[in-house]
Amino acid sequence: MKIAIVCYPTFGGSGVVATELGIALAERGHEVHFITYKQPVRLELLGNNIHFHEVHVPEYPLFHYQPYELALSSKLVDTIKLHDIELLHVHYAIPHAYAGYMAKKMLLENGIYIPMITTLHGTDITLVGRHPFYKPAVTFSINKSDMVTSVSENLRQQTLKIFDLDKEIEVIPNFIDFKKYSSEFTDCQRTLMAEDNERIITHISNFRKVKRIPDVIRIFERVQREIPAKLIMVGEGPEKEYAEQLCDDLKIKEKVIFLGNSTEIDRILCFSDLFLLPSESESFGLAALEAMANKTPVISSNAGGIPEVNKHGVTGFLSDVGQIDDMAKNALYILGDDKTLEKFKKSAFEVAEKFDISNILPLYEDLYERAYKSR
Ligand code: GMT
Repeated sequence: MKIAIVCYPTFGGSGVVATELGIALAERGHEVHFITYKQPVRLELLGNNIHFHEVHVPEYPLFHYQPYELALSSKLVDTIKLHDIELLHVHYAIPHAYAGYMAKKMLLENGIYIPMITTLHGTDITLVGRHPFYKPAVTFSINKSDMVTSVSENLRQQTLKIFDLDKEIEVIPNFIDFKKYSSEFTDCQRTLMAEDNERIITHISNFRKVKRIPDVIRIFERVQREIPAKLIMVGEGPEKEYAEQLCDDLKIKEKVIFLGNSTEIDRILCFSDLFLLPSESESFGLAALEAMANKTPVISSNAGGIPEVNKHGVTGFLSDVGQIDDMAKNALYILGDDKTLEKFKKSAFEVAEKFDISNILPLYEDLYERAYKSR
């Protein structure tokens, strides 16, 4: 099938999922066209089956805001026509579903019918999409999608609660490509980060408020009072400066390493002993799944869809949002002795394996087939 994928090309989970999905579809023989404003960060290889079309938004001084949706929908129309694309899959409702619907209508004027699938990822619903400024447009574009998926059951329920929808939402969870983990890294350079007797704790995110970055720091501060440990913070975002300041205030800055954005998170996770995700809200928690795939147990909040990934007492522990004492206590329990840590590492990996792309890709292919047949 010839498939167009629209996503955010940045480090965010939705862009990562869309990119990995496109790569896997191309490996299965589909022809995949990414249409977005920058080459997606995890899209390294362009080949016969995988293409990237950049959306340009010309600057014009009259515009206070440059009209990205307009440029995207025009680019969609041109690309879909030029490459005889058969299906459009947009990730993240805002503004992709809206632009996709406009493209669909324009194509219809030319006698071309293209089914559109919208995948909801989380903040497009729970944070941004529900805002009165966006809600009518988001409701409209979800209802106008031919098929809608969400990345967790929790997100499906929240979407139905927040919006007045006449569309069914199918749950297709996020995934991991375990082929990447089949050969262990031979250069897992733990010694660069910590002493032999130290535990390594990791957090990866976009450092936005919703991630509760101060909780990450405070949980670590409690843990390192009891056992030797280092904290590795991966990512960039608005809370980073405050996080650095807080480490200084708590006198732990020598024990916290800020690495910035990384395209090599597996190389960091391969030597991590524990992953922290105390988020305020999280539709799925792809970063937690990536940690588990690297045999790293997870201490998290029980917000949103996280319990569908992190299993309490098995792959890690869940606490109510903001319960940092409880999270620190659970972290110390896992890290307390090698035997317990090994047990959690093993279970984290086993649960993560259920989310292998080989189990999830057929769900998307089946969805595409149904959408295509319903034309
Ligand atoms: O976590 C973020 O803030 C980034 C955001 C995104 O849209 O890129 O992530 C959302 O989508 C991910 C992929 O489906 C999910 O794993 C994250 O849980 C979700 N984030 C939130 O719901 C806050």
